[in-house]
Amino acid sequence: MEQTVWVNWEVEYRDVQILDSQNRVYAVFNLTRNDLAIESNREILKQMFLAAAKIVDSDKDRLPDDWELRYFNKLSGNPADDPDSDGADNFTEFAFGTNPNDAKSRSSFQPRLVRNGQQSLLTVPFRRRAGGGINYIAEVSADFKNWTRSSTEITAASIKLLFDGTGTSQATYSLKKPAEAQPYSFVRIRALPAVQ
Ligand SMILES: [Ca+2]
Ligand SMILES: [Ca+2]
Repeated sequence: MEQTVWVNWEVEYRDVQILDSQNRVYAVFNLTRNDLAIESNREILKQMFLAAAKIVDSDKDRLPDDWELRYFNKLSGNPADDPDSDGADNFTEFAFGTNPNDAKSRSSFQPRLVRNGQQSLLTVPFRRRAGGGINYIAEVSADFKNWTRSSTEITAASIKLLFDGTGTSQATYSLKKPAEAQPYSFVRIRALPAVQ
C-alpha cells in the first residue's frame, strides 16, 4: 500500500525540524542537502538550535514574549500583577510553571520524607523553568526568620528534564540533616530574575 506520510506531514526524508517553545516549526534543515560531515553545516545547525531556543523579551519586563502572548495575548502583562488573585504574581507563576489566569493552577511543590537507612531526609521536588533567565535559591531556616543558603545544609538541585512541551524541568533539593534531628529545619525556594 502506498504511504503518503511524507506529503501529509510536509516533510522530506532526513529533514530536521526545529521547534520553538510553542512546538511550532521554527526551521527545517535537511541532512541530505547539508552533510553534517562538513563542519560549516554543523555550525549552521547549531546556530539554528540556539536561535530557536533564544529567550526574547521585547519589553524587557523579564517575562518572555512567548509566555506573555500565550497567557495574555499581548506583551503588557506586568511581572508584579496577579490577575487570577491567587497570591502568586506573574513572575512567580512564570518561574514555577503555573497558569497566571487560573487560581486553581498551583505550584508543584511536593515535600516528602525519603528513607535513608535509619533516617529520613526532607526532599523538595518542584517544577521550574528549564534553561536560564531565573536563579532559584534554596534556603534553610530553623526559626522562619533567619534563612541561609548553606551548602552544608542542603544539596545542590538535581534537575530532571521533562520534555513534555511545557518548557519546565523538575528540580529537587534535599536537606542533608535527618528530618528527626532537632532543631527542625524549614526550606524555602526563591526565584529571582537572573542579571543579564
Ligand atoms: Ca516581556
Ligand atoms: Ca497569580
